[in-house]
Amino acid sequence: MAAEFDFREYLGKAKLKVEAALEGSLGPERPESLREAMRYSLLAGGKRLRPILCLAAFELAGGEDDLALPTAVALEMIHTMSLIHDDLPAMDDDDLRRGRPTNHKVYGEAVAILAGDALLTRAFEMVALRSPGVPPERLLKVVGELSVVAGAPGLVGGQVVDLESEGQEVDLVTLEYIHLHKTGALLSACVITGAMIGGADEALITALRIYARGIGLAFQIIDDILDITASSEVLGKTAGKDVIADKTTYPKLLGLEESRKRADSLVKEAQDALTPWAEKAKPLLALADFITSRDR
Ligand code: GRG
Repeated sequence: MAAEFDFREYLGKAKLKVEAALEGSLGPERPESLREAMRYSLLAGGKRLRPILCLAAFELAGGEDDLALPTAVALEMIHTMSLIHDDLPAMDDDDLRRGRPTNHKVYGEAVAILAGDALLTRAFEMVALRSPGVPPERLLKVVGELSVVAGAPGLVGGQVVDLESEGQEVDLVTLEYIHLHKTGALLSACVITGAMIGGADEALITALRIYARGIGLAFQIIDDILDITASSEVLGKTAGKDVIADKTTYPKLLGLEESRKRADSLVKEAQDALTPWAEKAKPLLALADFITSRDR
């Protein structure tokens, strides 16, 4: 009989591995002020969901020996830089992130922008120059995937539509566009790059793209719900901002109950896509459930 899968244990171990790799990923940076600003946000905690998704997909594809760890770190770097830039006065203008003052509040706007830039470029360095043992053709694919999701076709494009939509009437199609680009694209890159490094075949990559779409949208729906229902203390970032900024969210369009139902059905769709991989997909199946059950 297969041993029971202990998700808490899995998450705890994966998080420790990721934290150690993040700690070792910076340096030598000069000047010291830049290094400090980069470390401040990268090592500020966070759920580390993106690198963990990458490692889980890598293992599902049959990968071994933590070969995807530098890419997992790269994904957290891109995520962290997007949070630093998102918090800037020119964007969401926030002063609390991961339970502490935002980067620009501590280091000033100029250094915060540059720390973000340095994390973004270091992400590509992690893949291209700091991924020993991975066949170069797989790394090239990973660089390609990351360059698309981080840029205009992904995070940047989604952020621009989001900013332009503030105070406007936004329909469900536009809302979904924003979420799929701002949040979904990077979550998708996590599983796709992990799987690429693990040597996944086309069938698995296709299934993972379906999985990622489901969890990406569900993740953002839950984010919208938590913005209304959770406190800043628990979230580690300012709660209630969507209402203040008059943002269109799933709860605003559908109501809280319907939004939750939608998140649940998206997670189910995501999980169904991995049915053929059953046992081996358990971490990704559990991570999908974690997305809807999380409280921060
Ligand atoms: C990538 C070049 C480049 C620019 C960034 C600012 C920007 C362009 C995009 C904004 C992207 C953004 C902040 C999306 C929101 C994603 C989101 C829901 C973040 C919260 O993620 P969690 O809950 O946070 O995983 P932790 O702190 O746990 O990691």
